[in-house]
Amino acid sequence: MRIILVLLLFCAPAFAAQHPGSEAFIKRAVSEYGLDENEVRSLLQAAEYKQSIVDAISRPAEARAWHQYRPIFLTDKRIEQGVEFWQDNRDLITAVAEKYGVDEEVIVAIIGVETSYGRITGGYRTLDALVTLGFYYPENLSSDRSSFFASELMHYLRLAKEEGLPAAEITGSYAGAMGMGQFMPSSYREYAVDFDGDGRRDLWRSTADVVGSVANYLHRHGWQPGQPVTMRAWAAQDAAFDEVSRRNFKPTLSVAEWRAKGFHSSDQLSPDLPAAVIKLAEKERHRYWLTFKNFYVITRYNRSPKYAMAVFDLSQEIAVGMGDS
Ligand SMILES: [Ca+2]
Repeated sequence: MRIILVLLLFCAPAFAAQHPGSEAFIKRAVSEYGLDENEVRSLLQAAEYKQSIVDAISRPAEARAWHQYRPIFLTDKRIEQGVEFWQDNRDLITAVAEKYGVDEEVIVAIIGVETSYGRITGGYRTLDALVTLGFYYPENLSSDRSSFFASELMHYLRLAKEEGLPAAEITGSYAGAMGMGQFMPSSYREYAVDFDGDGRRDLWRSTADVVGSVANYLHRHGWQPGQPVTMRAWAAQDAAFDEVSRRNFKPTLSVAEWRAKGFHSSDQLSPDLPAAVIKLAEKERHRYWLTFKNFYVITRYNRSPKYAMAVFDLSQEIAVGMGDS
């Protein structure tokens, strides 16, 4: 037994070098995207399977109930630091909001929820994260997202080549999200902007690039400046509960149509405004919310309605803090 163990330990680096499916991946990287075979091969060989990454994706914060999830992000500290971040970057945030047509407080809140304004950007090596989830996605989870992560790995290698990034050294979240705004590689390639004009899109060190890129992301997904994000709703006893959104938060019916289906909200809302209805678990019961196009846009950043609601709540608290300061 001991001999086998020693042998396994001795052989471990060789096993790690050959990830399942890596040969097909390398072939595609070369033939479809013109990446250098030796470079891709040596990067994959340097990548390590990490059990900690599998463990982390198996228990995401979003699995918690809303009343447990919200306090993670809605802390006095995160609100105060948001006010501080906004004050420190006031002109930049105004310029970005104007250029992209995105409300200032939401840009600040997203960076706050993602990384506490750049303080916590993640300590997992991005290469390990994407190889682990692309090639070893745990089978016991409800949906197999290995092809998504393998695709992100390909984007990552292309991004590193395009931007001259050190692909073996970058660190980020367990899911491969990078920098102050936690952009996945495909989003980085598609939506990152060089807002400070130094010729590079740097989502780690350039606050201007980060703020610009978050705003551009929201803008490109259809943000409507000055329009509502969400509004509390109340359900009648015979409301159409089976039409409450669970996965897709695209507005489908108007405020008036939802009212006819038993979901009432503020009289100040335009009856024609398209909305969805969601419910979130409070400690004792559920609460219902009308959610609008802007809420849907925030879920393009992270699919969880709890994430979008936390961003919205934090944005409101920070805006109040700015008013007080
Ligand atoms: Ca730049």
